[in-house]
Amino acid sequence: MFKLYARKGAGSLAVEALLAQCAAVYEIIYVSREPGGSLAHSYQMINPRSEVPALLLPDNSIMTESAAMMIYLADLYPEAGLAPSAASPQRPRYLRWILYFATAVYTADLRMYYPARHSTEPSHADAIKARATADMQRDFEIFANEMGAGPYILGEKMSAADIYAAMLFSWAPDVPKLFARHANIKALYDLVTARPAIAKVWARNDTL
Ligand SMILES: N[C@@H](CCC(=O)N[C@@H](CS)C(=O)NCC(=O)O)C(=O)O
Repeated sequence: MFKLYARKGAGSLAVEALLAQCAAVYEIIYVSREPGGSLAHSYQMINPRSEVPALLLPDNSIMTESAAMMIYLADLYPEAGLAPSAASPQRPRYLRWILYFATAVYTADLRMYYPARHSTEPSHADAIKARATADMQRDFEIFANEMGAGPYILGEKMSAADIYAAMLFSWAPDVPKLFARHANIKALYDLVTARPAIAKVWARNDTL
């Protein structure tokens, strides 16, 4: 049994969708916020960085970092067919895009949503947000150009990378504009979120 520490629509979304798509047995633990806005104090025992997601593994150890969870879980459930094997020629592309979304797009999104956390100077917030919004748009553009016709990142077969990418698309500064600009991103998003197990998780997270 896995326990996923989560907040609705946060980085736990893709991990929950992957657990559901793999038909894993899991439980969701929603982490509350303190009146000041930070995640519950007691949660620091689980993740000292006070971020979701965190995953409690069956051996009671804790895993953090959403991209690591995606890679780990997809490998753990080979029967779900969501990860190319280490020897597959598709493995480098698969890893490239999971890590790209985690390190480029996710971090830009955090700067966009929490600009005050990215400077010691409060007056920098608007500039940080503007830079992050532009970075996200550029990074989606790079992805769309590199992805080609798809319909999935690896071509005909959905992988954990697509589920992770779909979460990041849902966080775009302007989702309708992103979809209007990049038909291949919209097609990927629609295919991923139409999977019944994933659609349920998306709905549970109030994500459209
Ligand atoms: N690198 C981490 C980033 C996790 C992260 O920053 N999560 C955000 C939500 S998406 C968070 O919990 N931020 C703290 C907060 O909301 O107070 C990961 O990929 O798991």
